[in-house]
Amino acid sequence: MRNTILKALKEANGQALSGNELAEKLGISRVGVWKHIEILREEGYPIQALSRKGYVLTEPENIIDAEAVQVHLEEQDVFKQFHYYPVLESTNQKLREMLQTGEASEGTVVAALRQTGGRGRLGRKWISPPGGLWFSFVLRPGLPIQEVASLSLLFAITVTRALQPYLPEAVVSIKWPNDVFINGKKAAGILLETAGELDQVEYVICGIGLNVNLRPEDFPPELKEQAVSVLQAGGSYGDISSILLSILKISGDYYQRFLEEGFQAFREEYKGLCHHLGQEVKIQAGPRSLTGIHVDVDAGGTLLLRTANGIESVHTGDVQVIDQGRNSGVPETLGNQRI
Ligand code: BT5
Repeated sequence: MRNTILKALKEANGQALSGNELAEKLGISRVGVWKHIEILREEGYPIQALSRKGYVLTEPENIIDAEAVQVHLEEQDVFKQFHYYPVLESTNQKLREMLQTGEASEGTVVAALRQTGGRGRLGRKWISPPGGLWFSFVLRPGLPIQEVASLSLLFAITVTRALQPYLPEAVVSIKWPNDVFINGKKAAGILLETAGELDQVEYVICGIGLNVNLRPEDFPPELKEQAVSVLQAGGSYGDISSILLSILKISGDYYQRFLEEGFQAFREEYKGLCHHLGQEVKIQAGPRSLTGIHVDVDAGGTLLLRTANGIESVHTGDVQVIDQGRNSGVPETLGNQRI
């Protein structure tokens, strides 16, 4: 019932719906409508009650149509149940808890309108106000940990591919290992968390954060220059539900092929999207710092760097592009990355 109310308010697209209208639509009393609306508001949905006008959802473009997503998921094989929340600490964290209680299984997808403790890698924070696509899903590839790591590169490709049709004028690219950039600024990050043994992980939780409708004022000052949203790059609001569905569709297809053929099958595609391939980069991996030309990405997703000492394999690190001349608008400092 509450999903239906939310859907009706979203479809009203910023216009108020009166208690009477909603009551008629749903076949319940006005008091019944009011009770459901109060619960939705308590949960954290931005619904205003306007006197003599009714109820209005203030950010319709940022609310995911959970019913529509669920219907689409039933048409494909990899992703199954969809759970949507107005507020979560972190979708990765929620999914981990749901796995422990048996509420989630392979293919479960969890999304939130906003996160209060969105996580990046190595304890870093991920800014997650309303307007972004913040979601996670769980997979059980049954692979050793080394092979699972390249999944984060795989999903960087799928997010890039899903975004490109929305931004035909923009350059959507990847910074190794798994950040998605629009016109040289970070638009999405991926956090892969695993459980199980080194030889065979039990499950992988893949969390994706994508700035869809964030405005400059939604970013803290230190991120304003290095982060970007689909809205900022394309000039119009993105439909978060459609972008989510597109990412899931492409990710499902790519994942099935990944299980059969490994990352090798996507290596050339990844390299074609990686904006610093062939450029001089500095990579900081803990206390170790390496400078050289990024010459390749191998079949496991490892970055190969040509240094004064020969070819070095880099499994993790922060990439910084040194050569600005051959760089299509990508700023010199690109933020931190870890696989
Ligand atoms: C990432 O970490 O890029 C992984 C981000 C994954 C976020 C998703 S949202 C859904 C799911 N639930 C979670 O709790 N997390 C996942 P990392 O490479 O460590 O980058 C983090 C850095 O990116 C921060 O230190 C900031 O510099 C920057 N940053 C934070 N929020 C950002 C944002 N919204 N847009 C662009 N950059 C951001």
